[in-house]
Amino acid sequence: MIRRLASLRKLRRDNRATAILEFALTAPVFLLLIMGIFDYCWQMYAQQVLQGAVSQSARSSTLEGYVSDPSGLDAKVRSQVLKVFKNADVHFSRKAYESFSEVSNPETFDDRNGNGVRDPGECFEDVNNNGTLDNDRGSTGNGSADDVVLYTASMKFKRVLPVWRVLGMPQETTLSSSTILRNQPYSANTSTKRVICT
Ligand SMILES: [Ca+2]
Ligand SMILES: [Ca+2]
Repeated sequence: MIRRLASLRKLRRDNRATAILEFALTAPVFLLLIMGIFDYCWQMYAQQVLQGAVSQSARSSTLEGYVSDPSGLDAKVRSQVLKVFKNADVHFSRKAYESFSEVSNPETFDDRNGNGVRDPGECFEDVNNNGTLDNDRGSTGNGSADDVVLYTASMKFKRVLPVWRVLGMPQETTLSSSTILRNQPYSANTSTKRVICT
């Protein structure tokens, strides 16, 4: 009887030790998983803040003329983002196209030998007038009258929890959001596209 009681006590001690060991092994993974979920939600929230700032400012840009005042539009978006993410580093870029259908499309070339690449002597349309064949035909900047402008805002900020640092990844992340604006037809559009065959 005494021997049986001693065995039961030993078994109970073993069970406790096993539970402690299991907890020690699984707790860090569980904690990392919880932090990862929180971090993902935080990034989703940041993306919504940035998207909201860009969309709202772009809508008002049509009414308030910010398209012709780029710094004013940038300042408005930056101000809205910094209200929530005070240490975010916000940057902007613009690419201009002649029409909506041209946004992010490549420049085209005459593939006379059908090999899928532009060879010397095959002509291409240098839409953005930079002297090279590009995968994106947009011109950097605000473009000219009546142009379509792809407006992109990017924000770089530090993540709240050290999830990525634990995994050896950078603690900072960058999100971006884009919208399309249309320049006013304030003057005749002066296209700069040319054909290059050399
Ligand atoms: Ca070719
Ligand atoms: Ca080009």
